[in-house]
Amino acid sequence: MLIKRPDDFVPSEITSRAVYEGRREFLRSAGLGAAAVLASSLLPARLARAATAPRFPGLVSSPYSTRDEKLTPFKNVTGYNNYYEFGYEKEDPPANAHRLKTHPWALTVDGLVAKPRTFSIEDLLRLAPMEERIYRMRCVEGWSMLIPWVGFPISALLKQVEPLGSARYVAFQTRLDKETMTGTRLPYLNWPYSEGLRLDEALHPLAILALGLYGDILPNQNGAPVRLVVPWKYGFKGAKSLVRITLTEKQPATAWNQSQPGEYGFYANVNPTVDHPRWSQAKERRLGEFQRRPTLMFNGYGDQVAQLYAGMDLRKNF
Ligand SMILES: Nc1nc2c(c(=O)[nH]1)N[C@H]1C(S)=C(S)[C@@H](COP(=O)(O)O)O[C@H]1N2
Ligand SMILES: [Mo]
Repeated sequence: MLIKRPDDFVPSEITSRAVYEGRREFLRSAGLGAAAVLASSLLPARLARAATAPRFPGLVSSPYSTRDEKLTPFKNVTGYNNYYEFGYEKEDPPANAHRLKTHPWALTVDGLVAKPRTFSIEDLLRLAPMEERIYRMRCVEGWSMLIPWVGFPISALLKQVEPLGSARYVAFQTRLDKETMTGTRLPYLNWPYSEGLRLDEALHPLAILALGLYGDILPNQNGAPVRLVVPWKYGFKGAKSLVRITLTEKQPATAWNQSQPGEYGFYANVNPTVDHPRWSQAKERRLGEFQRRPTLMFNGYGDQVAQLYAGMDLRKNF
């Protein structure tokens, strides 16, 4: 893999949705009126850019990004979501998740750590430089996306709390708000939604906590204000709206594994050779495209993550 030096990062490499989809469209959907659109189109380019000031000042472009593929349009990334707490159809979370109150927010990190602590989103923003990470994302249902996340490595957060030598796993717990999350009135999953990683997986530099996408803060349907993103694993690993991260000695229970253990394992590594009982994993359809493309081992991140699973039977540990 090609690693760039930090001083090679230039702001112009950041994928702003404005540049990608055209400034007018961006301003319109950002809720700015026709006058603002007109005014900005008359401004010199440099000033017009200031009108859409970045939500993450100092955002750096990450060398871990996938750059050779077309980004999935913003409308697909934010209009076709799995977030069952807000409904079971892909259009439900975009319609309903705005009801979740995401500020103030508290993310507690505890368990087998020397310094348990509760972080606000402002604390997280101060923890590490915010990076744009363009990642391939693959849902076990057969669709995929290429998303420009904004986030930072989980390792930066875990360093703050000083994991103990006995810690081997990391459990992730998400927000459960019965008032706004009407999907949780059905016992479809064991609420609150939970996920888990082995500690060495969580410490891998590709595993991030995301606070934004397309240069802006996360839309609620994508897991605001902070969610997990592990690009070599199926989408369901990416727990949304995190409230607690607990370091444990034993492998933690996960919501999907508890509800359908034969279909969803703990590891959930993207693997075109191991099919889900109901869906082949050999191919995928990138949202916004028609042609199906082959799914890649570890979602194309094998060079970087395969050694985490050396000697393991991936058919058993699916
Ligand atoms: N809390 C919570 N997190 C969740 C889910 C969910 O239902 N609830 N769905 C998962 C699944 S199955 C996928 S594919 C991804 C989708 O993320 P996206 O909507 O940002 O693409 O979120 C994951 N995280
Ligand atoms: Mo998914």
